[in-house]
Amino acid sequence: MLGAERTQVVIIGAGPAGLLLGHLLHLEGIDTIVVERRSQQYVEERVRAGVIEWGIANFLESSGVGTRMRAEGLVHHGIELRFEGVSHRLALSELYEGRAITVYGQQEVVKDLIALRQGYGAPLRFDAEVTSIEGHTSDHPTVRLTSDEGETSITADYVVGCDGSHGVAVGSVPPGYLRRYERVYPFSWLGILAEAPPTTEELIYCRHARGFALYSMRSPTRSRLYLGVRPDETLDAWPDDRIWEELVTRLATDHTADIGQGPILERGITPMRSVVMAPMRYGRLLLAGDAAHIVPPTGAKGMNLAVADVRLLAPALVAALGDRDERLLAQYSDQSLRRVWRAEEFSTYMTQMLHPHPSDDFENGVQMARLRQVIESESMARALARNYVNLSSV
Ligand code: RFL
Ligand code: PHB
Repeated sequence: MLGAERTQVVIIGAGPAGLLLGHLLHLEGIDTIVVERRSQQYVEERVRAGVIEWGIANFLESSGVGTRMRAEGLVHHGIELRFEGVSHRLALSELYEGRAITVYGQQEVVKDLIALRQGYGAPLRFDAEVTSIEGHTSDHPTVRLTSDEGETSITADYVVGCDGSHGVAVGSVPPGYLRRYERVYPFSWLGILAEAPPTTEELIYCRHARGFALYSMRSPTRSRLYLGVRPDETLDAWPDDRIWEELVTRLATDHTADIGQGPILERGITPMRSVVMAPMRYGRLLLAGDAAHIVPPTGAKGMNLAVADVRLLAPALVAALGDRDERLLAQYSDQSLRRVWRAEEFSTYMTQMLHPHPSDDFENGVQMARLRQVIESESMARALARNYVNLSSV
């Protein structure tokens, strides 16, 4: 064992949740150490979410993290729902008080947060893995970490698990204290990032009899596209040509331009599932972001929920540390979970509406009825727009 350190809050994980929490606490003069098991380069290049809700974008901006997002992010006022070869535009801003989403890659948010933190010199340890947490219910929980330099420990007033799904934080809680709610869907998403100018101005969510497809983008020169695939699919079965062919087939309509193709820079397959851990606290261990809940990506809520969690958690920790007032902290889990379940509901709704079921044609009939209802009923369209644009801030 090398040495033992002391800080006010140890944050496990340098994803959006952990880095933003570190930043918000820094603004309030709280000392934190962020520990990340991956390298800086890995974290900065990990391609994931892309849609930032209206209220979440405003919050990032008001926290001093919005400069590049406002300059480079793409503001979208609508999305397309495409089914049976026909596209229907959902005018998000018209349906929901002029509000819009911002398309800006999660890894760009992460880069911006890392640059900020390194700029003011707050501790951020890459390539250091937390291996255990002890003393959750004592006043001074301790984490142990291992890196190239050996093993060390950090003792803190609070530990926050922002360590994503399957993290050490949830695993450190003794059995019986956290309940896990889970649903697995019979699909995965195959996602690509391509060096190809997007040939559409807005995101396209597409239901095709062969499966789901999503057309998204990252910049005027980069497209991000997804295909719904069977859960047991592997990338070996998907050479570039097959990916493009399938995307072209699913996204085809009678009168739209071909999709822009180009070199594939990144690819991955992600299983779809919903997970909620409750409560989001055990003693002086708090959970935030994917460590506490996973949503299927169809609703574009994961990163937004991570931000919404720490927006609530930061002032609660400030009150607990500054004024020894734990009232906000005591409300953190219940308040967050109300929003999390709403996001689960919306993400499940979007997922089940857009992914044709491989064998259940009754389910497929219901899906088509749901899609038509969104197009034909203004109140359904408004509800979808509201949830898509701003669920995490209401
Ligand atoms: P992260 O980003 O997974 O970060 C957790 C970090 O913890 C580190 N870690 C550890 N570090 C030290 N010691 C340990 N023992 C550790 N164990 C883990 C990990 O290396 C990692 O760096 O969680 P966070 O911060 O909670 O953020 C959540 C988001 O990443 C996630 O919800 C979104 O990416 C989900 N998501 C989307 N969300 C949206 O809001 N909009 C979208 O459009 C959207 N699209 C997506 C998505 C996620 C996807 N995948 C790949 C899961 C599309 C995809 C394909
Ligand atoms: C993305 O751009 O990566 C993206 C967009 C919308 C989603 C999921 C992912 O629902």
